[in-house]
Amino acid sequence: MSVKKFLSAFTAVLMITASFPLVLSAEEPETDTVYINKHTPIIDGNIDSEYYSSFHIEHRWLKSDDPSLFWASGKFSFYETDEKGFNITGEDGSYIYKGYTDYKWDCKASSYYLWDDDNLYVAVKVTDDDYGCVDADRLQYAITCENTLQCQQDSIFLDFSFDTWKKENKSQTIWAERAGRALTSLLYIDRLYNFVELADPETENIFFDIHSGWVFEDNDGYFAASETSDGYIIEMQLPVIGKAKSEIWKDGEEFDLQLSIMDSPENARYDKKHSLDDGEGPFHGEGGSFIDLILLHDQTAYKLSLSNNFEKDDINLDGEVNSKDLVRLMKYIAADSSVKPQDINGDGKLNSKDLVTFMKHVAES
Ligand SMILES: [Ca+2]
Ligand SMILES: [Ca+2]
Ligand SMILES: [Ca+2]
Ligand SMILES: [Ca+2]
Repeated sequence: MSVKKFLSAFTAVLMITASFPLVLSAEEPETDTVYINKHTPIIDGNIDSEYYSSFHIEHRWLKSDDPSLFWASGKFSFYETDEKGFNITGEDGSYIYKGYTDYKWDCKASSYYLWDDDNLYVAVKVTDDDYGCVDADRLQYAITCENTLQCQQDSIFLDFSFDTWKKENKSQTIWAERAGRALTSLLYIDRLYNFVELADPETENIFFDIHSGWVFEDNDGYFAASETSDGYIIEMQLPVIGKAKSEIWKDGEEFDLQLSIMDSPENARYDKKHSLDDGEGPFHGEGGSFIDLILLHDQTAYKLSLSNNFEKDDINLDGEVNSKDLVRLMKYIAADSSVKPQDINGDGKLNSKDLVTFMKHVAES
């Protein structure tokens, strides 16, 4: 932005602020809650402009050499590995901690949300220019024979929980891969001890009607992926079923979400096979997963709140567009937290350009 442009934007902020009666409200929405607007998008791997009318998340993973925060293996392992990428052990039988990982921390992700009476819609835009993607037959093998959701390659993981589940330490994980071939799901019946069930659509037990295991192909049509110049977008439709639908799927209700991204490099090596029942298996002892990868886990459990149609410019969600929204928008920009309000100009970033577009909208209305 040129100096002149910046000055005129700044002057415009002052003018608009002056032209509004400045009213301060005690009841402002929470700044760490992701308010989701009601609209039905088209599932095509592109971010419909309506997603920008919801709040969104710019996910963060801090640089770290702590293996308990970021699970990694192969060339990205925090431990010493052999030439195949497997961790080696020291004299005492435990893995030898390197003190660092070779991962360069170059992935980024932003997630966008919408909802309607029957579904949650999620679009995740990932910046990731090194493409690791398992062969289709390996992918099939991993899901159907190894029964793993981690057909380990570039992919996203969404972990959902809601209030009645939190007491039981339960959550449902939805997994989708970059190449757009597989969407599947797992139900954690005790997250703490990693007790896992297949997400069975015949039961009342799951939140989103996304099948797991060998029936993952039934999920076809519920998601789409596309490549971008610097990464990929995965968009999905998650139908709500069971008790959750009648109990919490309405305006004002909230649930929790955590997001992780799996990053594999180009020419990632395959892991050894993890199923016990077919000898060497079809891939000479290798399985359907990569070994060179890292799971980037956003530690924050975000609160997603279902909201009825709000205007894109209504940043504080009080039903009116006025100076309070401008103040609120400036606050969000200054705070630079990972939860962001509406992206006013729809360019995927929240900055002073959104202030300018906001003021334009106000001036035109
Ligand atoms: Ca779309
Ligand atoms: Ca990658
Ligand atoms: Ca408002
Ligand atoms: Ca923007």
